[in-house]
Amino acid sequence: MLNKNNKKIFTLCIIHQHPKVLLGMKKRGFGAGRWNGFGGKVKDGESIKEAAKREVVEEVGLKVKELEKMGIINFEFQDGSRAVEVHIFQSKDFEGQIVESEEMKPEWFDVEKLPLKVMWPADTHWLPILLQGKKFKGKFLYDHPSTSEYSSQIIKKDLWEI
Ligand code: 8OG
Repeated sequence: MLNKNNKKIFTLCIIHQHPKVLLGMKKRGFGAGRWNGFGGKVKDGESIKEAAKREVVEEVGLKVKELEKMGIINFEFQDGSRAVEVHIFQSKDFEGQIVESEEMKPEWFDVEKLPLKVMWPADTHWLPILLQGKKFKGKFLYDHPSTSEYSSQIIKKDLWEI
């Protein structure tokens, strides 16, 4: 699904059972080697919330009960390689057993011991806001995608609590 500026819409779900957060180590594709929430591209014909729920099932085997919309962030690379609108949710409750998938290796983290050095650099800024139950909107510009030798850097940051 595209937004009105022709950007692809993605979902990202943070499973938060205070003081623990469930993250997944991305095993392949975009963002491989980083811890992240669960999510992916919204398909044509499904709502953003439906996509968010589907991605959590696919990536970690869980059926989330309630999804709370926490923020929208636009992430772009200066080299033009990627520009996406990510809808970020939190969920406090789920059904089912946590399973490792081909895409994600899940692990619980204490909110005080998040693996921020091995997450997307922007997460240092918005994830603490989400974990305080606050809502936000933002835009991050990265230089270019990470490689095995290089980790993306933030060039421009706009982030507001709403
Ligand atoms: O389907 P795929 O695994 O490629 O989806 C990418 C996931 O990564 C999706 O949940 C959205 C999320 N994502 C981005 N960019 C960024 C980012 O800069 N930071 C974080 N934390 N997640 C991102 O697409």
